[in-house]
Amino acid sequence: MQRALITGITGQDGLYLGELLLSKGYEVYGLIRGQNNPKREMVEATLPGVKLIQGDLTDFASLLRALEIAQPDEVYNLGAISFVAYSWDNPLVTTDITGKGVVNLLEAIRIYSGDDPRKVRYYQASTSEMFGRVQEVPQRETTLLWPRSPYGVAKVFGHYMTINYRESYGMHASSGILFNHESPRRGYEFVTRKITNAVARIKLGLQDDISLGNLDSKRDWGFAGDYVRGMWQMLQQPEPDDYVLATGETHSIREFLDLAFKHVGIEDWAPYVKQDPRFMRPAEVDLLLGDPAKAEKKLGWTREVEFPELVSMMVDNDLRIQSALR
Ligand code: NAP
Ligand code: G4F
Repeated sequence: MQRALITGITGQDGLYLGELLLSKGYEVYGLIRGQNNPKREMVEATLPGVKLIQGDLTDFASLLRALEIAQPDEVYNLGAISFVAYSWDNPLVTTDITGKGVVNLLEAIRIYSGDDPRKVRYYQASTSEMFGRVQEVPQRETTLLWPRSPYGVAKVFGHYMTINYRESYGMHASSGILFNHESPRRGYEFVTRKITNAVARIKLGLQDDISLGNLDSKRDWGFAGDYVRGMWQMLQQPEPDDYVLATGETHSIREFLDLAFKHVGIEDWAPYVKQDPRFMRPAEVDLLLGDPAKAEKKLGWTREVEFPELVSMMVDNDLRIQSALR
């Protein structure tokens, strides 16, 4: 039986990846932080049989201990401060967790692996945010990185550290450069979920309007369930490498609003949407558009959910949740 350790198991991707690995017969271990993490019960209910281990990416000793308990064949490092806006207010903790946490984990794996650098296969959750002020359209594995936020900078550090451990020690360490991926499990702080939740509440008469920041930025949005499959596929390759996962389509926040409001029968969303400078960013990533050709060719990665279906799925889920709360 294959064994996997997932950091960030309480997050959107951790839950989908946990489900995928359990369905493949893996023994799944998850790192969970904090002395009484409120998401523990939800994780145990969503992932029956998962084994949770206390630990924190900033605590090297806890990572070594987690490896000794889990004895994993594969480690997926999904844990991070992942909200870009938060990273400007909290750059040091973002650096410690999202950046330095990567080298803590890689170093723990290197020590745990002894004289066999390929004992554990490692996945790093890199991101399209690393492209920032994009130097090429579409962005691919070879595009120059130009991060625009403390989060992006911390992820670039983790990305290069992963490549460095691969090249220096011969570790099976791969990075997935994933473009935005969303789902009904997306955190409410991210723009897609903030919109679908508000649209549901407006439709049900529970809320009058929604305040947003920049409506003109464009993102390459896919479905998280499709992307975790790609993570797993990367670690099944004989050789480690870096891969972009993206849809190859880009849409503005305005287009997301169009589809979300249309889904509940509202054609003109202008009366419901306010712009609030509080949600504008000090430096914006204006356009993300990925080229997934390498992943499609080498991994055979495919995606099943298209953009309109993703938006409808998220709005329907929030309609269900908000109706039940009424
Ligand atoms: P998410 O929902 O925000 O989950 C983040 C996870 O990190 C949570 O489980 C969180 O645990 C954990 N975490 C935070 N601080 C930690 C620490 N000090 N030690 C250990 N774990 C910690 O993020 P996601 O959307 O699933 O994304 C997964 C990963 O992919 C992240 O690294 C993100 O940066 C990256 N990524 C995401 C996207 C995307 O579009 N979703 C795209 C590219 C890359 P708590 O619940 O305890 O806070
Ligand atoms: O949903 P967002 O917060 O996602 P962002 O910044 O693109 O980051 C997400 O995707 C990255 C991959 O590219 C991940 F690495 C990262 O962890 C995270 O999952 O914002 C998307 C866009 C931005 O341009 C933002 O300025 O939406 C714009 N926006 C406009 N109004 C807003 C709002 N974003 C948020 N969160 N809230 C608003 O009110």
